[in-house]
Amino acid sequence: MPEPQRQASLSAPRREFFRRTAALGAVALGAGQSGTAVADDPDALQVPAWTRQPGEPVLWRPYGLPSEHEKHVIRRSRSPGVLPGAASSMTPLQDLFGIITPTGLVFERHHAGIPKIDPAQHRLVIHGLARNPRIFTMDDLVRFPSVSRIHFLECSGNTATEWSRPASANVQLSHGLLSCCEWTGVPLAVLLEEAGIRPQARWILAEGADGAAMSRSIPVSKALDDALVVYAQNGERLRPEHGYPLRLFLPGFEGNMSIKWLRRLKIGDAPFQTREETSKYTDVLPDGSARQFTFLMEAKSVITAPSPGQVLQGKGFHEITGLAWTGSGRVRRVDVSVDGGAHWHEARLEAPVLHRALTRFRLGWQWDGGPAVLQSRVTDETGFVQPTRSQLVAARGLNSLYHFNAIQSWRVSTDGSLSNVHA
Ligand SMILES: Nc1nc2c(c(=O)[nH]1)N[C@H]1C(S)=C(S)[C@@H](COP(=O)(O)O)O[C@H]1N2
Ligand SMILES: [Mo]
Repeated sequence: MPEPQRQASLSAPRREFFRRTAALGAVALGAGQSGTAVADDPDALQVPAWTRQPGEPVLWRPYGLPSEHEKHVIRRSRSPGVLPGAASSMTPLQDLFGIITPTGLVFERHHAGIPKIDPAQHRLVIHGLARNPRIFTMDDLVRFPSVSRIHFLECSGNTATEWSRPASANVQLSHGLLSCCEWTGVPLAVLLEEAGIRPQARWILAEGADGAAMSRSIPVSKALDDALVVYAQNGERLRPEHGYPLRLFLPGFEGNMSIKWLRRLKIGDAPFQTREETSKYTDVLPDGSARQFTFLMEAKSVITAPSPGQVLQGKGFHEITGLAWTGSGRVRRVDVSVDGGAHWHEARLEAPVLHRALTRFRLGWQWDGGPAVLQSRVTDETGFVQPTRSQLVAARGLNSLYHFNAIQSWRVSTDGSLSNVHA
């Protein structure tokens, strides 16, 4: 579709559209147009009460917490869940900035609750097709050369509510099974070398120490590539809900495979066909057959602000911002539409744009007060373009639950409110 700017003669609706979107990409309001003139509010220069006395002492809270005015920024669940131990909580993407998810807001997904593990008693066993089957304590593991890397983690069930209707009320409930942290641990390749992996090894069973004994088969190629055995997250030891004291982390693969509370790695020559890769975590296609081992989280993006639940405070300048990511590597570009996908405008990608990490995008927009439908569309470095919902449904049908990565649409109404729609 040609850009409206490039058209020689503009039809009346085209001209109207051009008037409405010409200001996309604008960086701000004109000088002196936002806030209040100082002359109109002289009281603002008075010294406030909290400046007239000392504040709370140092070590008031030995472990810091957000301001009491930010209490609404919390993890939430779609429904309370019949079995609270087999449930998930979701990241409040609409209230976050940058690309790093604060640890206390990282979504949780547990199949049998959070085990209470004594790190002194925890062991990681590596056995099977190994010349030197090994048992490691936490102290043993932390002695190995380690790396710290920033990666996203997405549950393949993320956005599963959106297949047939726009069912989630906001971006936390539609896209909140998503986080991005700095992970520190030992490359799995280093541990496999220590255990003496045999040449016929093709798959590795990873098993958790939780009540679900969560188990998945990991291809050896991934294990030797960028898999990590992780003990720290965002600079501190893992939190209990994210796998304390040890988890597997597979960058760009579906979250389920990053086994938390990791206790065992068994090296084999074939996949182990665990419950989680047979009855669950497969994708039923239109013909009734099931795709198995769909590990990669393909390119996806979403606008986090403005998004449903937020209300645009008047027409004029608004920055559209969101997150884009791809299990295939780096994000190459993000385009934003304000008219439901009729026209696209390239957004600014904020550095750093990291491998298999969330990438923040931004685009200035002058809202004229009329109805609009906001969308974002990512292209990754392999050239993969995020599909529309109809393209995805045409390829996958409506039997699938996992791996929904279609373009998301937020409708802006004239009162400034936003809602989840299928455009
Ligand atoms: N042992 C174990 N590992 C597990 C799970 C689990 O229930 N038990 N849940 C998996 C799923 S489905 C996801 S999406 C991620 C979630 O990781 P998080 O809770 O740290 O966000 O952990 C995975 N690893
Ligand atoms: Mo998951």
